[in-house]
Amino acid sequence: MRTQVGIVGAGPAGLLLSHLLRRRGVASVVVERHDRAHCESRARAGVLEQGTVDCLTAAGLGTRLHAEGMTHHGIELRHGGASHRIDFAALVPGRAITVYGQQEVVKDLIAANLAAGGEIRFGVTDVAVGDPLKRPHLRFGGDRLDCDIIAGCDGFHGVSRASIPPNELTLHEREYPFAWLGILARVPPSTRELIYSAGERGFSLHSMRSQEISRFYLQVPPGTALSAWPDERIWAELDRRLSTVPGFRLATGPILTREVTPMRSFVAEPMRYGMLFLAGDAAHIVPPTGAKGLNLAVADVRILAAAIARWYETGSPDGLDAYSATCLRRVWRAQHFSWWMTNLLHTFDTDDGYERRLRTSHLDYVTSSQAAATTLAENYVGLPFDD
Ligand code: RFL
Ligand code: PHB
Repeated sequence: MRTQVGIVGAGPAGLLLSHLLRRRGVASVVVERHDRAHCESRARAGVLEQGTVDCLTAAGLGTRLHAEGMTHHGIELRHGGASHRIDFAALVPGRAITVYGQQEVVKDLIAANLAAGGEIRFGVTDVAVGDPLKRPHLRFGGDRLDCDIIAGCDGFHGVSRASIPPNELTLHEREYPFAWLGILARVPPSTRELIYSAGERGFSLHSMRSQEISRFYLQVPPGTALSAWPDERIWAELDRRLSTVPGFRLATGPILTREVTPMRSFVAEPMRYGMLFLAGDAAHIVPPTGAKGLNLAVADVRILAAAIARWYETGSPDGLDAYSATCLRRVWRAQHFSWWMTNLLHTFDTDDGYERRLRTSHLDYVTSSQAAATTLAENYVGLPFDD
């Protein structure tokens, strides 16, 4: 078998890359470990930057996104018994976020790929990346797929990055001493905008998916077992951490899904080895506090698709050669922002009185100074693309 671009992973990065390439006349095959239902049901990200929405819309993927996605012009920060609005319309005019579940993005991408005759091989368990320097190919299930380019879009635990000789990559990593317990619940949101709440009991976040479905997160110790968190305990803790301002009432309902996610920052540099290009979580991870992971995956493949198309159209390798450095500029900005938001909003077991006072002062500053609030707002809605 042969194709132009072999793509490992049918997450947002791999699926969007395949879609963008097809629109530029480049053929690809996506190979994915899980089945379609599994890919379409993973509850993960929810916040799309303006640039992500613009990219999906320009690629013909905007119909359901615009009908069902919720545009938000601000977020709420709660701390010290008060509520503060970060007002995007005032601080970063013309830019907003859209709340739309990652699994909805994935559903839209799979449908668009298959409708256009794209090839996605679901349920392929033993993918191996072969010879990215001379004869790039993928092997799986006894098959061999020869290609000009391999795109490693297989997330943090995938095989693509692991196939690169360790001395060819520089890895940067931070683990945080806490995790997030996330739930999806059948209950109307108790708020119009997302609430990021900092407090002595730990961080919590109230997000949403629709007028009927809400998404919540609680900072918990790393390695927390879900069995330690029956429904009543989850709701009671969310109520304690979120109901810190007068007049707020948290509505509760049946919990649909729950998971514990470790918090990590990670970057592998460069994002290329020969004709193997890494994109999305395969190359970098951020803690979800800044809502940047999915948006970075989209930014990577937007650049990669254009570079690959240019190479086929003109023979120029310039875009491919610049790919890693171009992506890493945005990646490191998002790394810093996500680390900054995480430190601002979470409690650390090692905190002493000095660190607690510093955090309070920082929160007071971000919620009272227009300059500081603008820093948060412009990073949160997403910096404009370079090009
Ligand atoms: P994905 O989504 O992990 O997809 C990788 C795909 O590769 C497949 N795969 C393999 N296939 C074949 N062979 C192998 N050996 C394979 N190994 C893996 C996997 O099955 C999968 O289908 O990576 P991608 O495409 O790079 O997308 C990245 C995003 O999923 C991720 O960054 C976001 O979910 C991060 N994230 C958030 N990002 C945002 O932009 N905004 C948010 O609000 C946000 N919230 C979150 C998040 C991630 C979270 N968790 C669970 C990690 C909230 C949470 C709780
Ligand atoms: C979500 O809706 O899942 C979500 C929102 C904001 C974040 C992380 C996750 O920072």
